[in-house]
Amino acid sequence: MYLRLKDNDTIAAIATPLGEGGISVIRISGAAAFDVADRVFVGKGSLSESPSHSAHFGRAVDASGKYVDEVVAVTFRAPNSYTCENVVELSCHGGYLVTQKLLQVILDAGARAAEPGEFTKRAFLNGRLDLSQAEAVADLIHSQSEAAYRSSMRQLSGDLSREIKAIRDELLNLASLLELELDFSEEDVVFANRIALDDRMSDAVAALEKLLLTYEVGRVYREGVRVTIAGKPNAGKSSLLNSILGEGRAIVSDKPGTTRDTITESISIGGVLFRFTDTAGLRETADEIEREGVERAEKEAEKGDVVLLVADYGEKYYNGTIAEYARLSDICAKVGVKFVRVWNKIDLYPAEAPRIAAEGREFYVSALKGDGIDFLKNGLKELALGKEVNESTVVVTNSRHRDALARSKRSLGLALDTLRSRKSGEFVALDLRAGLNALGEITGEITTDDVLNNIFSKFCIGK
Ligand SMILES: Nc1nc2c(ncn2[C@@H]2O[C@H](COP(=O)(O)OP(=O)(O)OP(=O)(O)O)[C@@H](O)[C@H]2O)c(=O)[nH]1
Ligand SMILES: [Mg+2]
Repeated sequence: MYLRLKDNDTIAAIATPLGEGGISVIRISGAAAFDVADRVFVGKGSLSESPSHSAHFGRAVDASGKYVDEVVAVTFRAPNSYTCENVVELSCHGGYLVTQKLLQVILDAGARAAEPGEFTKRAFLNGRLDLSQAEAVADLIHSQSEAAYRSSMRQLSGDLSREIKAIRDELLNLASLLELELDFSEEDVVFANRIALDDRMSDAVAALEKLLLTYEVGRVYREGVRVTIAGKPNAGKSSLLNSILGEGRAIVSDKPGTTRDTITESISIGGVLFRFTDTAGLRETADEIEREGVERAEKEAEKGDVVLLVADYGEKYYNGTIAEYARLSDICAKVGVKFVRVWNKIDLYPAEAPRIAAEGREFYVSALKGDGIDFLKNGLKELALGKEVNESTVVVTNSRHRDALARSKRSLGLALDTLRSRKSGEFVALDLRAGLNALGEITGEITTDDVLNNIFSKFCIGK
């Protein structure tokens, strides 16, 4: 259970990015927000006597009455505000100095400088958001891809919370049934049918499993996908990068060894951020080239999520090179990096058409002509997300949630074992409760101050 270490301070912070802009907003929250604002704000009337959700033009002044800036004050009365407390937002001219000065005046008038995430923390403590929703606020702010944006919006609107709650409610019912039996243990009654219990607990485990499986997708949404483009000199790696990006980013030439340093470029494919790294070309003699190429690709491979091995389509029918690539493929398999072959330059082999083969692990393209590049992009997206994920899938994006789900699933597994070994319901209930508690951590029904501080310290000040 968390300690409600809630203070009664009225807090203030600049809520907009520091720097020059049209306006800046300073947010004041707490029981005394209106009093503090009134000490600073000079307008037609006092803010304390104004209704909630009203805007007022006026001047901000310091304690000695000196004019600081023109401002607009917007009022929100508890509980109808972001924090559920009294809130006043002052918009001033968006300059670095003027904003700092106004904040100082507000602090002098009795507010305390807010800590990172403190507004959102209060929203959580006051029950306006659950913990997973509060975390979604931070994720939303940090989203850099369309998909990350969408999944954090979904989490913010409570989709994940609802799924968790449904599982929790079911487990609570089961735990209560078992615990009811204990109360009547003298009479030796059985309320909970063991077969039905087994079924319902198994269903809960399956639901948790399904959520856990979405974590990989969640990570892809949040962090994007790192793709290493590897292959022999002149295979067309840089050409492929350019073709995927739709621009001439990397230098291409018919001289082997054109790319010297690795180049990384990002592009969004279907809302997912992909980071492609084009690796350097390699040196002379055939053996050395092969050895170095493989070694280099191996090193890069371990850093990424996907390796695109680019090769001239003609190689498919030439000598020993394929075995060398098999080695790279084995290494990828060992470190969990997805391995994809791209047969390039199919325009030189008129019989070949752009296509996807081997369950999306082999592509036939012409980087030069752009043939098959859309297949490749789409295939990469499917490889990263899985085919069954769509817009409405609830996705677990947060490692804290993943850990709690995994612990919950483990406890339920134990509960099932205990149930099946026909031990007393008491022991089953114990494990069920542990599973329930783990789920409660996700939404914040059960949490510690350390966890809370850790979560909110990652927010920016003013949020
Ligand atoms: N016909 C044809 N030529 C291609 C294709 N892709 C690349 N090339 C040509 O192959 C040559 C090498 O292309 P690059 O993209 O520089 O190859 P690379 O793998 O980056 O080479 P290094 O950086 O030297 O390792 C250039 O002359 C390209 O125009 C293709 O699909 N078809
Ligand atoms: Mg190159």
